[in-house]
Amino acid sequence: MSISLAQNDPEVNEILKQELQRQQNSLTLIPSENYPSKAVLEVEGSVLIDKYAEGYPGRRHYQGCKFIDEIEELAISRAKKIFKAEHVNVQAHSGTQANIAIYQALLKPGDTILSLNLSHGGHLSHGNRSTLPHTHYRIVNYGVDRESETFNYEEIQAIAENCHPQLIIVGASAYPRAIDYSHWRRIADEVGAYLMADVAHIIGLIVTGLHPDPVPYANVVTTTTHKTLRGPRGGVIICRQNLASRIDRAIFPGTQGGPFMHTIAAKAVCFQEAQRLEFKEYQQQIVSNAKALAKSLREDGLRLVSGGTDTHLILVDLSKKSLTGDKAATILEEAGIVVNKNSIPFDPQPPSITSGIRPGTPALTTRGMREPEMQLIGKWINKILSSPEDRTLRKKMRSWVRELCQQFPIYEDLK
Ligand code: DSN
Repeated sequence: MSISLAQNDPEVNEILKQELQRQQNSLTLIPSENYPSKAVLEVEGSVLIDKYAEGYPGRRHYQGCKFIDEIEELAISRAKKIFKAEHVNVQAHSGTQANIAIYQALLKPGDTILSLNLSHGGHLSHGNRSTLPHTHYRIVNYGVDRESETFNYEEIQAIAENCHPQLIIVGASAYPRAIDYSHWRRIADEVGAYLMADVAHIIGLIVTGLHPDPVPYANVVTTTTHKTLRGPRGGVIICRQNLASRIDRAIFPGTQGGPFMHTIAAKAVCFQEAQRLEFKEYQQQIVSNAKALAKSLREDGLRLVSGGTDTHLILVDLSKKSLTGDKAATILEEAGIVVNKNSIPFDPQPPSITSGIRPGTPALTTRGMREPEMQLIGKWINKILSSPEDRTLRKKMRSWVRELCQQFPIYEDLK
C-alpha cells in the first residue's frame, strides 16, 4: 500500500515528471487553464476518492457517509456564500455535465434552446450539431453583431420572438466583453423562457465584483471551478429554491452516478480561497494583465475581436496576417507559448483550422506575472506570428521563454 508512484509505476511517473517540466517551462495562455493551490491538489489525491456516496447529504444510498456528508455540506454552504445563492448543487462532474442536467431538469425533448453560435464564442454543450443536446432539442443560435462584434439585443430579441425558446442560454467560451444580464432577463421574460447563464470562464471575476453577476437575473447559473476560480476540475449549478429539487434530481440520478467526493472537497477548499482578499487582488491582476496583453498585441498591428477585452481573455483575428489559428498555435507552441486556436465571428475557416487564437491571463497571473511580462509576451507573440517561417527565431525564443518561466515557478517544491 505504501509504495510510491515512482516505484510502483515508473512509466507513468516519468510522463508525469515530463508534464510538470512542460508546465514549468512554457507560458500557458489558454484562458480556461490554471494552477490550483497545493491544498486543492492535496485533497484531490486524498482518501475521499475511496468513497461511494450516491444521493445527497442525509439521503445516501451507502453507509459510512458521516464525513462525506460533512464535506458536501461544507462545500454547499461556502458556495452559497460566495455565489450569494439560494441553492447550489456541487456534484456536477464538469461544466458540460452541469449544462446537460439543466436541460434534463427544465426541458422536454423537442423544446427549443436559444444559444450563442459556437463560432461566435459559444460552447459545444449549448447545443452544437455533434452533441447530445442537439439530438434531443431544437437548437436556434444567435450571434454577435458584425460591426461591434458584441451582442445586439434588438436582434437577439427578434430571434427569440421568432423561435419561442423554452430556454435561453447566455454564456460563452470566447466572448471578451462584459455581459449585462438585465437585458437577457428582459428578453427571456418577453418570450416566457427560462434564462440560464453559463459563467464557467468568468466566475472568478463575478464573485469578486469585477464582472456583472447573473445570479439576480438568471433562473439557473452553471459554472466550472477550475478556470478563473482556480479550483479542481468540476462543475457547479446555482439556482433559485423553486428549481432546487428538479435540478438535484437531474444531476442524481438523472445524468450522473456517484459524486466525486475528493473533487467536492477540493471545491470546498477553492470556495474558501475565493473569500480571501488575495483572491480579489488576483482577479484584478488577471484583468489588468489581459488589458496589458491586449494593448501589446494591438500596438504591433494585430486585430482584436471587439477591439479589446473587459475580462481574462482576448480573441485575436489573424485573417489579415494570412495565418490560420491552427498554424499560429502550432508555431507559438514551438516557441514555448501555449495558446489555443479559436474561431472568430463570421470565420470562413472550419473549427478545426480557424482564423483566430484566444490568449488569456489566469494561469500566468497565478505564476505572479504582471503588466511588464504581458507587454513582453505580447511582443514575442507578434514576432513569431510575423515570421512564421523563421525556425531559428522560435528556437531562440524557446530559451527566452524558459528563462522567464524560471523566474516565476508554478509549484516550487515539485520536482
Ligand atoms: N474547453 C473549455 C474552454 O477551453 O473554453 C470550455 O469547456
